[in-house]
Amino acid sequence: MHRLRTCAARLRPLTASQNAASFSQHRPAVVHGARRTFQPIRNYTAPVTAEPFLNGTSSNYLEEMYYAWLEDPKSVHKSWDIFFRNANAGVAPGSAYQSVPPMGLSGLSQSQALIGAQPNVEKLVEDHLAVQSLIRAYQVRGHHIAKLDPLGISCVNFDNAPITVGLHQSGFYGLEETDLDKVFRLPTTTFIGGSETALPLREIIHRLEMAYCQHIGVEFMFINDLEQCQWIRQKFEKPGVMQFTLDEKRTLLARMVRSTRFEEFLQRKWSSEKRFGLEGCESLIPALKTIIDKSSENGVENVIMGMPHRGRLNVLANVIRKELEQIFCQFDSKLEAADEGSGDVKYHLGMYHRRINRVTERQITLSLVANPSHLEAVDPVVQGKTKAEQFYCGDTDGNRVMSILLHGDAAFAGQGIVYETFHLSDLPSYTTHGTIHVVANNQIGFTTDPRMARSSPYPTDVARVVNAPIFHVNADDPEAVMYVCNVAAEWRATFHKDVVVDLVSYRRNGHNEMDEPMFTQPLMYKQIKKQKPVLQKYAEKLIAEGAVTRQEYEEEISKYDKICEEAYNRSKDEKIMHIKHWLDSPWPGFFTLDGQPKTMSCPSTGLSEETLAHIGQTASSVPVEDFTIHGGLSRILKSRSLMVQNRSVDWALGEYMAFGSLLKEGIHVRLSGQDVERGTFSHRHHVLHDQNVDKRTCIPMNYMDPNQAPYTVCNSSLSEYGVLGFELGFAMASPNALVLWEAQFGDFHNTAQCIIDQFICPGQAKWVRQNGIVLLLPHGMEGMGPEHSSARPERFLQMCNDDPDVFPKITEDFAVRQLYDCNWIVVNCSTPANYFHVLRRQILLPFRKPLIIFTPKSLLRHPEAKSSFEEMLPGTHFSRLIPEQGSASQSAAGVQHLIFCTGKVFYDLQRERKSRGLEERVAISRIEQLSPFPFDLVKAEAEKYPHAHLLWCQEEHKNQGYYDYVKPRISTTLNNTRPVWYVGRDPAAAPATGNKKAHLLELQRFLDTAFNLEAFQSAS
Ligand SMILES: Cc1ncc(C[n+]2csc(CCOP(=O)(O)OP(=O)(O)O)c2C)c(N)n1
Ligand SMILES: [Mg+2]
Repeated sequence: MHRLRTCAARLRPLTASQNAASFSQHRPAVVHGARRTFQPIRNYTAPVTAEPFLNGTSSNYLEEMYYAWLEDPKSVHKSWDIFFRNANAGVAPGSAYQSVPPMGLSGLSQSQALIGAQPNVEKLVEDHLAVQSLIRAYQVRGHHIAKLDPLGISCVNFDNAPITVGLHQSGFYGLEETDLDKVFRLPTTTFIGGSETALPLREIIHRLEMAYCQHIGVEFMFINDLEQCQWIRQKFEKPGVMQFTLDEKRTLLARMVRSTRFEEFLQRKWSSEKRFGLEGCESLIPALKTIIDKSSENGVENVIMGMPHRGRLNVLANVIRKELEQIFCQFDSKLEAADEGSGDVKYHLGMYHRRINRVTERQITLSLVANPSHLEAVDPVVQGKTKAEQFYCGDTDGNRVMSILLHGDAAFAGQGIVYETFHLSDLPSYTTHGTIHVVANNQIGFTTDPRMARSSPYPTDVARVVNAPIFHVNADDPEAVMYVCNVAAEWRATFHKDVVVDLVSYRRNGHNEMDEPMFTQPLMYKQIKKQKPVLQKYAEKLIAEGAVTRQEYEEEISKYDKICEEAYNRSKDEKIMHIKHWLDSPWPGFFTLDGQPKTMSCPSTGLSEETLAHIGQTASSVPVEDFTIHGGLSRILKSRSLMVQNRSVDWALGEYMAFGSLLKEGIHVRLSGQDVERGTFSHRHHVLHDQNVDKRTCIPMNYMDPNQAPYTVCNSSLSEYGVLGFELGFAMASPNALVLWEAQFGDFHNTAQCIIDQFICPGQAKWVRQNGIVLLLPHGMEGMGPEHSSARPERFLQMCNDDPDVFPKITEDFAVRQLYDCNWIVVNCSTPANYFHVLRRQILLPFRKPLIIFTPKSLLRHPEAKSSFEEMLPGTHFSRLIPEQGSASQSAAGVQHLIFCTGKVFYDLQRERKSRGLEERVAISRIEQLSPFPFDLVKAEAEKYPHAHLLWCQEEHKNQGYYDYVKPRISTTLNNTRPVWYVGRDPAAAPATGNKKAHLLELQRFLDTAFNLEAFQSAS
């Protein structure tokens, strides 16, 4: 009885507000095909709340029973049938309850005669209500008292209410000790009965405790879907669910041996090396293997994983099965690097392995995506790669490809990207149809206790926002771990939704093997020192059970130790470190066998007149019948049609030509970002909306050719970090896709800075993995204020790896080779044709590099920012630099100013030059590809105007924009023989003024300077 008291006390009734919340949450929308309306509920709640015997405790029970009654009146006790009928009929409070008709009487009319009730039946109802509430309380809160913490020190604070109220005290379920042996009918919302429909209260409590309060804590009652809740109840409540065969237990023990002895081996051999070992959470390895086995059994062929430092080497060795010698040789400091680039530390590298799953005997591909130190940053990348793998194999429901994400407890709760990634999980163009999350919850983050690291009781509460069930499990019980992992894999296979496994464990050492944890967690570590290792505990359990003998166990250990020792000896022969062996996403067939590009050239990116016309026609029409588009859009399409007739393109049409042509050539194009379908500036309109039919849309680009590749254009969630990471992952899966992410305004990219700094900029250098992602960053000083103006070109340029002080050797293949050598390409196109070419070049190059494009805003509609078909025909190319082409170029010797600029300011300069009549004396050259810098073309252009002053003109402030990048490079180009003058705005802290007048004044001021020929004359 004591246990009943304490448990029931801690599982005290939900508060009124909790009841209210759950009442509306659990209201299913449809019953047997018919829509459930709120009407009957309203009818019944009014009298029900007035019933003296129905307090807040019982309303949950009523709710469940009421739904059951709505579906089938016979499914509830007769007394309740009568009660609900009366309540629905609007009987006055206090009168709805009638006792059950005696034998022989049936039907409402007879029972109506029985108003007045027998008191013992009333008590029976109350007791049933109490039992129901108790059952529900275990389902909701059983995890509060489950024995989840192997150390027994967890002080998770679920709420601040006292938990000392006993069963005997009033206000509780009303059950008494004498009720323990009474038999109660079980509601349909529990499976503890197995084949029995009624049980004594004592047994009910026992079974609930076994289901919800042992080593597994199940959090699921917040899930909105009744079927899903029932599914979970069934998995944990059915008597005898947690039973394992002898084989299963022995396999589990063998996996624990591998997991444990791997870390011990590393510790023996390299005691002073950081490895972020798994000690204290060794059951992570069987956990992952169970998930993979079960998923393979359910048809999954490809598992993509992302994980942080903790236990990573162990996962590589024992889950992905990377050769041990390849791992061990990483500890050898004398290893020579075979690849160019920086490389990375061993616990960041990725891996790809195709093999046979030993349990299912089916082929399975496992990959672990390389990641930076930045915790959780890899989450969206893994999702994007998973989505792409699903897309390329036509796996529309995620039956064949899935992802597993591992997390640390502190990072899972603390890093916002976790939340942002969860919010992608159910979006049509981003869902991967369920991710299994495994938290290695060692109850500490570096030196910080959970109470200082998060405000939620569990590290996993973030998962509740997407209704993911959360299975907390004591990681010192490997069988419980195996059980929840099986359920998690089945959940994903059944519902295709995310699920979380929280492995509550501890960290036997410090944050890394060199750290002293006693400095900061003395009591925790005193406890940890007393803790028997989980392998030892489990082995003893199995030996005691007779599942294995001690000798077998010891043999298993020495077998694995021998494997490690032999691999260690082989690893000594490894002299060279090949990061290529650690590639997570190989692109078979794209490179030569040595991993080199097949050529060092790029074909023309131009298109035939017919292709241009055909794509232009698609861009100007509605390809489906009976589809009414908005009148304003009709005008836009008409003007596009006119442009096509006149053989010209604006920005949107240039983009259309690039995308459309690549699609026709079989290249998948995916454009993602906030409001990209229409385009933030309402210029794109890639998705048409029927004005008369809700949600009827049409993407004309998908109607060009029956053999074309599909076009994906998708408005994204409002998460730059998550979505850019996702697209980067998508682009990782295959080189044969143009994957673009567009920022709403360029400055918003800084909330995705981690993806840019840690993955896009140095990705190839660290992980020899190329990536052709394209960033479209709207940029330009349009008087829109400090925000919305600058995409911060200076930041991208500062991270380019081309040397400002070395004039490169100009070879025949220079233009392509410098692209090959760079870490990314940064362009600012001033014409639609050049934008078209650079997009196409991205795919026609024999290798992949990230491409950063500063895209215009006012140029989208600028009458002069148009290109002719002539600039896009076969034989044409992207222009790295657009030289002066007007009269100044005809009389070069007399030119006094050669202005180098980039992007939109060209049009301001051109207009000003014209208005001052300086066309012959001032030349303007546009550097379209900022990085890698077109040294050869700048040289030729400067030499053409030997008497001209060289100016760099930009609209951005001096400490921003391009100046710091171009200045040394122009000087190097000219061997420092001619000065480069700066013309533009003064240095400033904010990117732009918020005052329109000040903006125009600043513009005029620097234009005046640019064309002040006398001032420069006297300065020289
Ligand atoms: C974004 C980010 N911030 C800070 C760090 C530094 N750091 C490395 S591990 C760690 C603690 C992580 O704790 P947890 O997520 O619980 O993982 P554990 O090490 O306990 O397995 C911190 C703060 C980091 N790697 N990434
Ligand atoms: Mg931790």
